Amino acid sequence: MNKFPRVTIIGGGKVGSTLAQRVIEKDLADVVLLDVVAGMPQGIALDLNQAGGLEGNQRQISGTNDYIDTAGSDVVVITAGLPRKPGMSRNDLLKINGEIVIQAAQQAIAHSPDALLIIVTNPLDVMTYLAWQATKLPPQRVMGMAGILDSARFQYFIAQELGVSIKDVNALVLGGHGDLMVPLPRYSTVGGVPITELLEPGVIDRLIARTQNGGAEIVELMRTGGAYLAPASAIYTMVVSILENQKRQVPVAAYLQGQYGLEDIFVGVPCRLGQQGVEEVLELDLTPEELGQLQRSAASVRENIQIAYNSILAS
Ligand code: TXD
Repeated sequence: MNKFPRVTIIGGGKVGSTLAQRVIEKDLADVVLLDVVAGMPQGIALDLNQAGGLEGNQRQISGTNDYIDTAGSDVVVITAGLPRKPGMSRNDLLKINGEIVIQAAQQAIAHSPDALLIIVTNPLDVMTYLAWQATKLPPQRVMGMAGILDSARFQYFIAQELGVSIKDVNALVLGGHGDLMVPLPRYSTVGGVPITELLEPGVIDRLIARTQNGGAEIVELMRTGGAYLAPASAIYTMVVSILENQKRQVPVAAYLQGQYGLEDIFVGVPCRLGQQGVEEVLELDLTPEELGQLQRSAASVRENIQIAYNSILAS
């Protein structure tokens, strides 16, 4: 057994390297950063380790291009793939990222058979399903990060709109990580008060639309890539809840087996995260309209799972 927890991050790009920095600087775990680009993860590791004395952290990071060096990891985070370019939909990335994620998940789990797998690569819900299929892990050990990020965006927009501390805002977004995601005003609160009591319906609709477009808004502004700072915070929240067995109740892309009338699909729902992974999937008492939105979002995920499954796994 490792003396300290070990987190492998596959893909040393913007999201992967930012996550590595968070994990190391907060002394959460030792990190192995793997990328296909020769020298790149090794360079990032050296750079981060050289900050160790300044930041005062004890944990170390190593960079590699070889899965052998990832052996014995407790958590594997997959960020490898291509980011969206302006005008490109998440689904355009389906096949190319699907092949990358399948291969990464299989190789990582071959070297760390007990690890939990967190998928980050887009299109998120589909990639999570493929990683689960490819590794055949128990579904509670495989999950996708998106709902925490989408909820954090909704949370920020609500705080801005009301001019209140973001600390008092709780927001909840379910569904797939795409335009059909389902922000839930009834379950989004400021100091315990649902925003439906604080904001006009038209204003809430505007905040919902901005949340649904949250990733694309940043891509359009940055031009050279997508969001990575809040995404790294969102992944970190999951990793720490798992490693410290915190049982955070957060939305993650989890495997559904009948909940919300959905089966054999990964989609964003509220879960409790602990040492065992997704320890519980919560089934909220949604209105028919909310449930309909969630099912529509799931239907679009399922359609893409089918396309990906046919084009990659079956070939
Ligand atoms: O909410 C969410 N789930 C997301 C998802 C939020 C933000 C970013 N989201 C997605 O994560 C994004 O659409 C991408 O699919 C991934 C990674 O985003 P990032 O911004 O970090 O992309 P980069 O900077 O291009 O990094 C990708 C790295 C890059 O260094 C490649 O060399 C590497 O992935 N890569 C690989 N590493 C290992 N193995 C293979 N096969 C491989 N292919 C590419």
